[in-house]
Amino acid sequence: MSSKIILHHAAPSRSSTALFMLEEIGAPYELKVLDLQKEEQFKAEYLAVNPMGKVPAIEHGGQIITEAGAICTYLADAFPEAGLAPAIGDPMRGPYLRWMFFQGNCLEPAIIDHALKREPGRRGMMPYGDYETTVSTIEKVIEKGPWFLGERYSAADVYVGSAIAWGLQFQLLPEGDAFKRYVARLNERPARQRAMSIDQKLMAAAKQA
Ligand SMILES: N[C@@H](CCC(=O)N[C@@H](CS)C(=O)NCC(=O)O)C(=O)O
Repeated sequence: MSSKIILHHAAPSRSSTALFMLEEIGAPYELKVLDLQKEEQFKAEYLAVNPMGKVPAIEHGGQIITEAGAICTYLADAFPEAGLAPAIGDPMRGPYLRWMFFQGNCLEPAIIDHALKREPGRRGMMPYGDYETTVSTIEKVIEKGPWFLGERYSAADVYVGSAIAWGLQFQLLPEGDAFKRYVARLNERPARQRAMSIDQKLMAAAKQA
């Protein structure tokens, strides 16, 4: 698909994951930067893009896609030449989708509940069961690694890996060697370095404004 992608972005935020993904696929894109402190996400113009008033959102080929996980999944499928998603029919497609959903369904709610010291509900009621099991489940996978799909780097590393990096940075995940080594590997990706450098420039510019 050739039309330009627009990313509605705030630096740094969950939309940094979408920025990392865009850098991985290498397709042309334009950033529309929102200042969340100034509540630009609640202006009518942006609510028309995402009524949730949240970033990220992308526009591409007349479509609007919100939710970091959906954006990563969409871009990986729309730009197969980047090799970031096993195709339908590939035996790795199932495991790939498992991790693409695990982040939003299990890992993120587990991290947020834990960070906010919320009293966990009955295990059977919680979509992720409990924090410890959720964390150790991904820890075991990346310990074996090097990536979520073994030797195959994929959009699951962009998406779930960004959350792991964020979780470590803010001490919301245990500082185990497996997590540290995984994030070190992720930080070696040139696309991640480019995305982080774009965010740093945006943050510096925002400070001066
Ligand atoms: N479920 C969304 C969450 C997006 C989200 O919470 N974005 C935050 C930035 S990290 C945001 O836009 N916050 C602005 C606000 O809620 O006012 C996703 O995964 O993309």
